[in-house]
Parts: sequence; C-alpha cells; structure tokens
Amino acid sequence: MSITHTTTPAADGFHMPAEWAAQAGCWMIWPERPDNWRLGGKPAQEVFAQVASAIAEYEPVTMLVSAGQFQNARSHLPETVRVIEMSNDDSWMRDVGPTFVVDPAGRKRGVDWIFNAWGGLVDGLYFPWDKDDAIAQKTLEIEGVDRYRAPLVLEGGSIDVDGEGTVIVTEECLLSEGRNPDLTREQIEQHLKDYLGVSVVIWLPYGVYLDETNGHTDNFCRFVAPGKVMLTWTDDVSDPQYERSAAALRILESAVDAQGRHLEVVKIHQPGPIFITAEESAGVDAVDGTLPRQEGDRLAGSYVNSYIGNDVVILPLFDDVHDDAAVLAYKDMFPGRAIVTVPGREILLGGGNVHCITQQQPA
Ligand code: KQY
Repeated sequence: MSITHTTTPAADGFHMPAEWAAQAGCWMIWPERPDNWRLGGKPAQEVFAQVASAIAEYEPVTMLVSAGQFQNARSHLPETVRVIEMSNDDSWMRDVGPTFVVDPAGRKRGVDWIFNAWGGLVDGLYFPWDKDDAIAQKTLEIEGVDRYRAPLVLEGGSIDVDGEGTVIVTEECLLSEGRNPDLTREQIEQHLKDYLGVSVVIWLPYGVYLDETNGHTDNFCRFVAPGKVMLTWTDDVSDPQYERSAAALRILESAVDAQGRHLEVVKIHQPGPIFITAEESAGVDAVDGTLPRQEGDRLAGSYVNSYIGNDVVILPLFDDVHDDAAVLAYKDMFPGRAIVTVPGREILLGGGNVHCITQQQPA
C-alpha cells in the first residue's frame, strides 16, 4: 500500500539522503525510443545492460521495461537484475523516478515531481510524456512506499544534495521558461526546502554548454562528500564551457553549506568536445517534435554524470585523452569504493549519462 500525503517531507521530518549513503537498490528503464536512440536503441541497450550488470554486483537492480521489450530486456540482463513491465516514454529514471526521502526513524517515502519532458511545450524534448510522469507513482506503489506529489515541475537530475541540509541547482534549469514560469525563484527555493528537507540552496548560473536538459547539475556539479563537490572544468578559455565553469567556481568558492562549511572543489576536465558523427545521426529516426540529432552537433559530455552505489562508482568514459585523469580523480574522491568504468558515448548520444539513467533507493 502507498498513501499519498498532502503535507511535505520537511514538515514530517523527512529529507533526501546523499547518494553515497547506504542504498537498498537502484532503478533503471530499458531504452527503445527510435527517435532518441540510434538503431532502435540496440547499441544503447547493450550499454544499459552493462551498467545494470555492474551495479547488480553491489546492490539489487530493477529494470523497468515496456511490454514489447520485456523478453528482449530479460534476455540481455543477468538473472540478478529484476525486470518489471512498466509503460514509459523514454529511459531516464533519474528524472522520472521518485526522489526517496528518509526520516530519523528509518522510514522511507518518495517525492513524485511533475515531469514535463524537460520543458513541456516550450522546449521539451518529446510529447506526450504522461507515461513518464506516472512512473514515480507506480514505482512507489510497487515498493509500498508512501508518496508526496510535489507541486513543482522538476527532474531528479536537476538537484544534488549532500544529505546534510544543502542542495545544488542551476538557474538555467530551475528558472527555465518551460518548467515553472508562474513561480518566483523564492517560491521554487521554498519548494526545494519543503520537499528535499534542505535549508541551503546553492544556485549556479549554468550547467554544461548545450545540455538539452537546460543545464542539469548532475552533468555539471555534484557533491562527492560532505563539504566537497566535483565540477566539470575546461582549461580552454576559448571554449564556451569555460565561462560557465568559472562562474560556478566563483560561487562555490564563496558558498557556505547548511553545516557552515566552505566547500572544497575538485575540477574534472571535460572530455572532448564530442560531436555526433554522420553515421550516428543517420541511425536516429527523424520525428516532428523531438530533438533532431544532427551530424556535427556538440554533445554535453561529462565525467561528473556517474552513479554512486554501495561500495562502487560507475563512471562513463569516452575514449578521450582526459579519461585517465577522470579515473584518477574518482579514485581519490571515493577511496573506499571500486571505480567501474563503462562506455559513455551511446548514453551521451541519447542526451545524458550514467547518473541520468539510474535512481537510487536508500536503505
Ligand atoms: O541529464 C539527465 N538527467 C537526463 C537527460 C535526458 C535527455 C533526454 N533526451
């Protein structure tokens, strides 16, 4: 049974824990949309299966799959991965799944944000999105976890918490015209406090250059420990990413978190820039109303878009000169965890990466 509460998590004593806190498992959705994933999703399915299998070595994984893809997904996934049929519009569990919150007694509830495909009819990435908007509620029903329906258009990739009272967001995303045009910045901030159980909101101006999510922070800047963040960086001052990262750095260096700490910032040099090839572009179905994937388009590649699981971090790599430095930085940031690398390019071609396709459920 899952009850929907009309109060807020903060009022009930709940907060969103950090991703590095102990987890009960991880949720994903099987990719298949041919106007987003090239070749009917076949190359992406191989990588999603690789990510699921890697995480399943460390914690339970559930893969949500449309009816038509159930047998195909089942045959690609190890038996350690639970496969459940659930209709969907695409495969971004970070953004459509529930944000789990916990209280000091160890109880768990889930926040079900309004989902409108990253900008609705203004600059959303597909229409309709009703199946995706129902996924958080269905997930909570399956788990028997109580729910809050938040009065805010928001995706899980646009927030990052330290579990100790602080959240990072970007203005580019949360103040975008396609999400909550009738809410002021102060009203949005209050909703974040009420539904995430935080007291400090750190607003960065932008995310990664040309990120189709309007600059999700999970592709740009994330907590890796209390008082410590990683930030996508470039040393190339002529790259449009440079000013975005430099502006964030200035804010992070003067920020004070909810516990009164100044933040340590670890710069992770971006890969690439990475561009869509002619072959990759040709493999995506052209459909009116969805984002075209054209040859030469720059992709928002980032090493920050990883998954922190129990005893493990799943890190996307890009066959890039900056891969080795990213691996070293992760080993340093997460000394107690295995760093398992996966090929990031196929997921990036769909518009996100490992963090965007996963959603942790706290223990
Ligand atoms: O960054 C994310 N959290 C999701 C990316 C979605 C891209 C949709 N094409």
